[in-house]
Amino acid sequence: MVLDRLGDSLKTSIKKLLGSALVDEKLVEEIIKDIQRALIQADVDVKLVYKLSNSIRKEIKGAKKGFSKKEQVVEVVYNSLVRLVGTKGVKIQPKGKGFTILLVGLFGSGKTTTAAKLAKFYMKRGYRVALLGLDTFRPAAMEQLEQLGMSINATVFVKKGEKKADKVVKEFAKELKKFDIVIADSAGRDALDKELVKEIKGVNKMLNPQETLLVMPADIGQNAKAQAQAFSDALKVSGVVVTRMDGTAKGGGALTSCAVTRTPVKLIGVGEKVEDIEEFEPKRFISRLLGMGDLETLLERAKESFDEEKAEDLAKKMVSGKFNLIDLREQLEGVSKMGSLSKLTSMIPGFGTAKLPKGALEVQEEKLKMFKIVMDSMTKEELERPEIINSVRIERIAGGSGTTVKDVKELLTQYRQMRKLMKGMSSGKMKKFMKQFGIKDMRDLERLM
Ligand SMILES: Nc1nc2c(ncn2[C@@H]2O[C@H](COP(=O)(O)OP(=O)(O)O)[C@@H](O)[C@H]2O)c(=O)[nH]1
Ligand SMILES: [Mg+2]
Repeated sequence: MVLDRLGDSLKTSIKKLLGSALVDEKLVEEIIKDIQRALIQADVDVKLVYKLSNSIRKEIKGAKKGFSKKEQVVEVVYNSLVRLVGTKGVKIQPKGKGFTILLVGLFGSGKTTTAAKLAKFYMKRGYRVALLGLDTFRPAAMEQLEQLGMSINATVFVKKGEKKADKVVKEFAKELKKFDIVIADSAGRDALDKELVKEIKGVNKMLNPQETLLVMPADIGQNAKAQAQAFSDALKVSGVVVTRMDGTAKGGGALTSCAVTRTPVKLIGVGEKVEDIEEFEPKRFISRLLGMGDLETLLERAKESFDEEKAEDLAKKMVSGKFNLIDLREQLEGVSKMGSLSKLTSMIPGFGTAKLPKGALEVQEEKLKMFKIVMDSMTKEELERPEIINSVRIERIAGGSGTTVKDVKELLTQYRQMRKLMKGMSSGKMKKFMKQFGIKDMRDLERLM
């Protein structure tokens, strides 16, 4: 996958950061240097790299209190990179009739292929799609589009032998209005010369597209900046399509194109076949790049805050059913040592906060805090042998901790459920599970089993 190498170097920096005991200015500078090196090696424009590192530096200095310094730095780096490729809400949302998408780019960037891919993408979603061939420059271009269109059963509008793209637009304008989406494939050149600028400007004016996408191959390298700039000067680009993301290219040029055009990557091409296209999700992409979306990093952090010996001890207790509230409290303390629950869950693949109802995690976090408060009002005996906690004791505990009877009961219920789940697991499985447990709330236990 493209940018893998960039990802590897960035991951190393992030690991360095997470693994260090002290985050001081020197370390931050070191990390920034690492990131600069990684980005430049990946062909991201040098000026852009410096701009980015300056903003990272500035943001770290002015960062808000309340987070651990490490997390803050990781977050600043992460957010800066996400901003570089675009933030949320970038999906193309075709509306009404004749929603037009114009693809522009140089020779061989992947326009025609992308046009067909996009057509298939939208046809699968129930739209009526027309492909419009405006590459009047290369003789074989029309056939290529026709063939691709035929292979996916799309309607293709081409006018073979016509030399002027705007004439093609004029000819089919009326018919195109009947379609939900019109995807226009334009001509390229080896470089963006005056002729091409004039041509795409003209086409752009006539078509008046809702989306003008600049198609850039992932392997474009340092040329990206000048190219993106030229296209962006000629017409209003609304997004970037990065093709050949399946190759070995370094991909930094794509990041540069986004910065230059001030538009996000909207789609990526990941192969030669017509189905090889994906909507781009910057957060997921950068998470993957930084290795934040993988559980390994998370488990590493879990390991940091969980004492191996203690975990083993606890695992045994749980299996034998001797697990009590003292152990539970220790667990909860482990959770808070690792940072906030919402932050941790955002790092688990498939457990993004998006899936949870808004505020659910905050509620859960509050609950964990509340549980700790409840436990602080219990006697040692109650913590060790929760089974002795009867309704009289419950009332006393609620009163003493400033919580309600319902709160205390909820804690006890969750504790019992957990103990029940734990019984009968093998000690080895339990130990493995324990490491994971630190990041989950008790209800998630059931889901995990
Ligand atoms: N591997 C791979 N090849 C691609 C991708 N997109 C386009 N291509 C190839 O790139 C070459 C040029 O594509 P084409 O669509 O003709 O570019 P155009 O000149 O901009 O219209 C073709 O050989 C395509 O098969 C992609 O995402 N991955
Ligand atoms: Mg083409």
